[in-house]
Amino acid sequence: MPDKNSTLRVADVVAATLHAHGVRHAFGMPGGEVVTLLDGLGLAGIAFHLARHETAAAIMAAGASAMTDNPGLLVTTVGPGLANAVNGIADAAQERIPLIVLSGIVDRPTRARYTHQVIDHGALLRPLVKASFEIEPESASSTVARAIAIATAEPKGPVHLDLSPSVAAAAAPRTAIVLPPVLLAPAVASKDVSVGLLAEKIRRAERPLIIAGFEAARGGAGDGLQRLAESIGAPVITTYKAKGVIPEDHPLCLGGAGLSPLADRILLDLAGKADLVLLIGYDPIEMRLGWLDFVSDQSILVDIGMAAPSHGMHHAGTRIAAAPAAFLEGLNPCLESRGSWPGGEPASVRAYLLRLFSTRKSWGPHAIVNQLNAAAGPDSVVAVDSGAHRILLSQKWVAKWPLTLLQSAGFCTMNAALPLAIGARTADPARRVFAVMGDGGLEMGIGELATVRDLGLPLTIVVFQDRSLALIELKQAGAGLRTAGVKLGETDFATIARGFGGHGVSVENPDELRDELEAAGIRQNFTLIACKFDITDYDGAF
Ligand SMILES: Cc1ncc(C[n+]2csc(CCOP(=O)(O)OP(=O)(O)O)c2C)c(N)n1
Repeated sequence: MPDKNSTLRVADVVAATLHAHGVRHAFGMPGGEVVTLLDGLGLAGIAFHLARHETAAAIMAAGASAMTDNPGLLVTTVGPGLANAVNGIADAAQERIPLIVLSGIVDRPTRARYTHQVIDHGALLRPLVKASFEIEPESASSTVARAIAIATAEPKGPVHLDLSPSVAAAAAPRTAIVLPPVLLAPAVASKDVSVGLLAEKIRRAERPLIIAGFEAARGGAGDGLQRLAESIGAPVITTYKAKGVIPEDHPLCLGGAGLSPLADRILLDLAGKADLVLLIGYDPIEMRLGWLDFVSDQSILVDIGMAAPSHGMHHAGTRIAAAPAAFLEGLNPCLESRGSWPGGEPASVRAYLLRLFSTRKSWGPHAIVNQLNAAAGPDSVVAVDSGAHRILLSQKWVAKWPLTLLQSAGFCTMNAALPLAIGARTADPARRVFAVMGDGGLEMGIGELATVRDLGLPLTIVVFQDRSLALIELKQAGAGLRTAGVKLGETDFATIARGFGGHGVSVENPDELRDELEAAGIRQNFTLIACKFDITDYDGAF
């Protein structure tokens, strides 16, 4: 309880500092150790949303952060609560999510004697978080502000804070709340030496290529990137999470790369013909082994981004440490408009890719993606899970805006789509939000349908029901192995959805799916559409 001289508890200071840094939503599962913290969050204007699993809660926080660009907040209790969140925290580390993980911990005076639920939180999270601190009464606000500064520094990532119940409830010694600095991000000037150097390289290049990544999409570099591509005639390849950084119906857009061997073969072949490759906000954590040393002469690679590379996937000859949006603002005025690729290869590649991923049968995974593409408005948000369906969807999906296709693409964890969709819609209630999942992924975290219901979110959940962990079954078949450990029984998802208070339906043809997608768009509660098809419909799909 606050003492009689103070109206603030440490929990209030923690919550007010988080609020001052833009945090408005917390996701988690409480325990006895965090009840005062929850009280403080509510008083500070941060809504706490109950999830059914802590890993899902971490990924909900990631979805909310993607929509708002504010840090995500996960609240867990001591021991089992934090341990349950490990996969979601690892996801934040690999997806570069600025996630604050706030956990309860046993009070310091008893910690050395007491063993119930006591595990070493810092040691558990050490490989996953950028830092881990315990909040103390004297420095509570500074510690929270420091955690946020570390989490939001490039490359962004999770930071862990422990807060014990007695510290949370103690009277705050000082009431000052540490505010975030006013951030000024000046554009790079066109006379900057790096701009001149790159403009000269671009002038000399006959076949320039752009590969854009998540930091370009998240950092608002889309307009500048499109202008650059158009003025120098450079085709644009994106990672899956950067899809939409340039509208994907643009003639220079070659779509997403990284997971489909079919698409990658063609895109890597094109990259091999380039004489200049501009990597813009690009992190190859989303890419597979084909993208190791993907050009023979790495001196043609120019890497533009804030975070220093933390990988050995390639070694760019030139690295420009700058925010992509600001840098392009300085670069673009220095370039003259001109054509490139005299052989017209990018246009042929674009046409070929469109044919390759076009629909072959009237019903199956291709047709489902087509119906989704037709139903989603340009600013709808689609969260897609890991599995065969994600690879096909990420190749076929036509994103018009950045950050409209959410997924776990670096960590590729299953069961991310529903929590991402929950977080996105909670933070941005004006958007229509879809969650697209396999039957295996949904069954891994089906309890979150209760979260969707309790938060009153009108999500549209589309299930690719092929009664298999299809991606793994396809890999087994590709390796000439027997099918083992991948077959799923046929769950009646429609009935389950109704049991959770939503609208549930199974469909087996494109007309039914179209009608159900349309009806879902005006419903108040959530809709789950189980699309049934056979795994053989994936043969040769990606
Ligand atoms: C937490 C987790 N466990 C296992 C995997 C390995 N894995 C990747 S995709 C996949 C199959 C997913 O099956 P489903 O959700 O039905 O999607 P489908 O492949 O059928 O489209 C598995 C098991 C993973 N990525 N994440």
